[in-house]
Amino acid sequence: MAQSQQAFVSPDTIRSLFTEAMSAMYRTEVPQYGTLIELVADVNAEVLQANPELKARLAALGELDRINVERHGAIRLGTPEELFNMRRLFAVMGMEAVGYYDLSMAGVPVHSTCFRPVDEAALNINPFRVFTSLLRLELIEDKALRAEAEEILSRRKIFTEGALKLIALYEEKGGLTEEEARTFVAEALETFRWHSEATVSAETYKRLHDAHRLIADVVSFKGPHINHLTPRTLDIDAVQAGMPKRGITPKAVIEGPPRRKVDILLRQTSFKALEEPVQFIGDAATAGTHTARFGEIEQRGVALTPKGRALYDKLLNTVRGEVQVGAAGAGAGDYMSELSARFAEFPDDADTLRREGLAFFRYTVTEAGRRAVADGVKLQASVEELLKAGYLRFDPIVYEDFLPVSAAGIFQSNLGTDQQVNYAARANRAAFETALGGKVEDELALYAATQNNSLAASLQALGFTAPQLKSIA
Ligand code: OOG
Ligand code: NI
Repeated sequence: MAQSQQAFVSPDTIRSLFTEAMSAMYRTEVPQYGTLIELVADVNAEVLQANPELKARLAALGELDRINVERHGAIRLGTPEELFNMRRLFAVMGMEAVGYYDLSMAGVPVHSTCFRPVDEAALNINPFRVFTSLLRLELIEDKALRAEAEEILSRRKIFTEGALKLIALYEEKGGLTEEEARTFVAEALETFRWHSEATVSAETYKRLHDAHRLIADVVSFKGPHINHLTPRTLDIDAVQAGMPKRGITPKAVIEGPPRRKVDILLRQTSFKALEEPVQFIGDAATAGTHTARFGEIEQRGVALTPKGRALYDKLLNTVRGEVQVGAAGAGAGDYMSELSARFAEFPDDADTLRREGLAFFRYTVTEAGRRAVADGVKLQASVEELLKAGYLRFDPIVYEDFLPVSAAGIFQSNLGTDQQVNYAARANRAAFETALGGKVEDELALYAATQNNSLAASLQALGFTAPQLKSIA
């Protein structure tokens, strides 16, 4: 047994191989995305040159080499079975479903999760995640159209035989050899590929499109084409401003929190989806176009506690309630300046965020702390005092998930803002988990565990005993 296990490559390696393959494929499929990547690389290089301190910190974290590597992508699935098998496929790459996002409230007939690595070591190796949505056909009012969409979807097979076989092998053996992993990546990639040949006639496509553009996107094609990839930028405002100069049209506003000294959660912006030629089926195969695929960038900050998140949601809602951004971007400037003004209420230094319990931090023992232990110094039995004495330090825990209001904004900008339908239906997490074949993990519990474990480990390293830990932490 030991021998066969040694031959397995780690799921982290499979995830990295998959990310590279997906990136290469998407760049050839959507050339504008290549231009965006170049812009992001240029901006990141400028930021690093202007901030030697940031550069040193990222280098110490081993982040420098991977700075321009994609951080996420997104797909939209049509049936419960597709979601079930997608969970199995991502498990091979060490990715699990974290978080439940209901987008029906924002007029998008889907609910979603994020498949991502969960443990810290895996996130450090490659944090690639996939925002995965499942179409909610029950939200289509027209019963005949719903039945037709279901029938069309029931006929398609989005996974290759080879991929399914290797998934089953992984489940049976608990791993894949390097050769199997390479084959798996090539087979898995097929699921995410763009197919310009639709599986429906131009007439059916139009009816689906009239019900909702997203329904046409999910139902009319052979598979769940990857609809965007998202690299990380160190200065999202600079990339947003730089896009038009390179012939890219960005969406009107950056989603998420405003620019701050201490970044919180997630800021995102995208460029508009491209109009691409498609071939419909029918007696006389007709040509048409479809818009679905775009590019996006993200900048991540510290994860917020439930208390911090409540404050974030409150401030964001007050701005959105008062400043509406029009379809053509009218009011975007007002929105961004109002957002900054309202967020003045949100503390903007790491220590206040920590002391007020608004954000999650990772604690580590400093060099001075280790020396103190070695020298047998009697240490203060309080976290605040240990921090003050310089024996303990704290760093932000990066937010690894998504934001439903932001996600809805990204969806809408790429579906056309003219379709603000508000569905009466509410979140249906239970139905989502039944389709998935398991529970989605609670992201807040993951951050809390990371913080608590880091503190407990640090205090232990500073020589405190288990009963003492309780009273200090
Ligand atoms: C997903 C949109 C959401 C994000 O980063 O919030 C998203 C989609 O358009 O399918 O990608
Ligand atoms: Ni995205």
